[in-house]
Amino acid sequence: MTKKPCIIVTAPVPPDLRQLLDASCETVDVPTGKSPLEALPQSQWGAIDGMVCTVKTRVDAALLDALPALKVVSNFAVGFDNVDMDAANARKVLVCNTPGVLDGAVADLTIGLMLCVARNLVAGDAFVRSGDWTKGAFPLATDIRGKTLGLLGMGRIGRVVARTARAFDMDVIYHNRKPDPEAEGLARYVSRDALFSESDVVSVHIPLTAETRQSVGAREFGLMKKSAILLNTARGAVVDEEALIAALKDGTIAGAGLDVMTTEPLPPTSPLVQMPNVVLQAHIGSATVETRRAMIDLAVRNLVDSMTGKQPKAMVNAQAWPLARQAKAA
Ligand code: 8YV
Repeated sequence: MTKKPCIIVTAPVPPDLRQLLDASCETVDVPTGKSPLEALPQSQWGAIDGMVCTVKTRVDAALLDALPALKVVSNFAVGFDNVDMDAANARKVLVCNTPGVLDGAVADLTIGLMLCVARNLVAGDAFVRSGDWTKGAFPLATDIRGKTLGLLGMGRIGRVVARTARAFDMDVIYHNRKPDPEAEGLARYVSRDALFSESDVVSVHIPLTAETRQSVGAREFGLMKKSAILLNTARGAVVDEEALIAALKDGTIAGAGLDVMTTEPLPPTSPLVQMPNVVLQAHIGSATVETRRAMIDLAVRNLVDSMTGKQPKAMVNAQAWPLARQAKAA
């Protein structure tokens, strides 16, 4: 009988999918957020063939070197900025992710944040609960209908946001490295500067890379309308958070809705916590029962498929697949 591959699991796996994993792999659980190297004895490192992990597991050159038999990293996320892709490619480690299944949930949260900020809904709720309503009317807020929504990044999630925003009678513009044929009839392509200067709401939908890190900063806020709102449901570090705080404080822009921050969990000492023109969420874009189930299903199947020689559905670096498979067969 051939030995089952040994895999690390740092993501929450429901019992039926755990059975699927157990049928073809030996699993070793590592608490979410803990480095596998801290959690496992060194004697086990050389036996690890695969990993299903959350974005909290840093997969860097040091980890990959410590796990020389690792062939596949299956991320329980669409984003993979926790993985050093150069290091993975250099070592022919296949990286998988969960695209597609969370687009609706993240897009819905984006629209929800936009409504919360524009209509001041969080403060409105506190206004009613505190009894302040008995003393007078709630201050007027701002319409989103007829306004311009600018999407920085037009991928799967951006397209769902665009479709939904059009149902709110918004004019949608976007900027990508190049125009997206799939966005035809949905949103108008504009230059990056025009996106910031023409939008009433700017929403960030680009991945975090060395190139995009802190790429939305003081210069971009300076281009925005004083009445504009910034939304970020992508990655906190794409935005220069200090510059954002300054822009919100001095009225360069009017408000922000943030599901992601540079440091997560957001420290309670962050000035963002005190700002009335900011709505904050705890990185919950994909956090619904249905969406998380679809994500873990895809992440587990990506891992099981790759471990059993079947091409997985969602590969980040497909060029590593035949090599990872050969290594498996060897
Ligand atoms: C998290 C996300 O992965 O998919 C992504 O890129 O950021 C989220 O969906 C989620 O918190 C699961 O760990």
